[in-house]
Amino acid sequence: MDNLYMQQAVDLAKKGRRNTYRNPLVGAIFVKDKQVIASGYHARYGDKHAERMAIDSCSTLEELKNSTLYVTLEPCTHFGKQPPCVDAVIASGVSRVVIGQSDPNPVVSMKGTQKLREHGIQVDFNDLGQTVQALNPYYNYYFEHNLPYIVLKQAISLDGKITAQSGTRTQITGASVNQQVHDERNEFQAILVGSETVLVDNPTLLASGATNFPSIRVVLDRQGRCLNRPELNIFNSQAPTWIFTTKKTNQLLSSNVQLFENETWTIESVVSYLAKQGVQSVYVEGGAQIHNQFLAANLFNELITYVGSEVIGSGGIPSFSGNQANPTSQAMKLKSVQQFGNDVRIVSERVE
Ligand code: AOF
Ligand code: ZN
Repeated sequence: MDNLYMQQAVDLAKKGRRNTYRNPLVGAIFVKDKQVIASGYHARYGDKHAERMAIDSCSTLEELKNSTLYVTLEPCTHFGKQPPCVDAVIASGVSRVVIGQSDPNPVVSMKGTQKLREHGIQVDFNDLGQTVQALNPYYNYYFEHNLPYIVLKQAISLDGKITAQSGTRTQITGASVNQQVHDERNEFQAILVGSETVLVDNPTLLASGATNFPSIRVVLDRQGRCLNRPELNIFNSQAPTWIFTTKKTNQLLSSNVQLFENETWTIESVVSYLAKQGVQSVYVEGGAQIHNQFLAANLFNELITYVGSEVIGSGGIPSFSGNQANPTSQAMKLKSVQQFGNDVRIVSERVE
């Protein structure tokens, strides 16, 4: 029965998808006499946590006495935007708590479990064979490694080219991939590109749909080529834009644009800066030289390759091209293959 109730808590947690921002998806279910008597999930960043949502749905705490709580994440112990869940759980009078996974956030980690046990509550763990961890892959990775989860995304022709000619845009994939990419951007806290991509493609780097938590558009622009070009789409909309450059500008920047001027930044230092700012996931949209730098730095977790249906032939620019001193090869493990119209989406994972 534990598996069944934990699976229900997982399904409930998913309802918060795309609204919890940098907070995890969490579901909670109270069970007594084989009946689900209360349930809740973390619905929105800043709002009540799953446990309190469930507890507050009861008219009296009496109902919860001696019940079992199934919660996908260890109850928190800190005052953040919300008070600690662990106190509410203890006050509810539960006799047993089944936890999906401990909270990797160091502010909380294992403290909730310890406090429950100190109050004589039986605590067991059940992650349904990693199903629970799969709810929050980027959140978990970020706190376990102090780094964002990095996905490189590229679109290539059947013969592995990203464009027919340097400095021009070639439409490689069709409308359904375009829609998928705009949807996919929603999953990441930052969307990163190089200045060449900004100048050649003039992308908005926005995700589909309205959101209160737009992804940060990160532009690596060593030479400051995008500066003093306020007409570029990256300067449109209220979504934040962070530009890493070595040049100074007198361009009047709108409040959503931040400039990071530094003579010496590297891919590694940009990524570690993003980590310090709490960025848990990055979607790197290229171009080929930027991808190559992430490859050379061994600083990525996944590669999403959209393969179009065209052959470009001689003269095109291959993916991952650039002038790295040391050519790098990296073994990858295939995760999934999916068809989108006339195109294919391949997801592969970096082999450590
Ligand atoms: C839980 N249940 O449903 C969630 C938890 O700023 P706050 O107060 O919202 O706290 C956010 C942190 O609380 C987050 O980083 C994670 O450690 C935990 N999230 N904990 O017990 C929940 N969403
Ligand atoms: Zn909490």
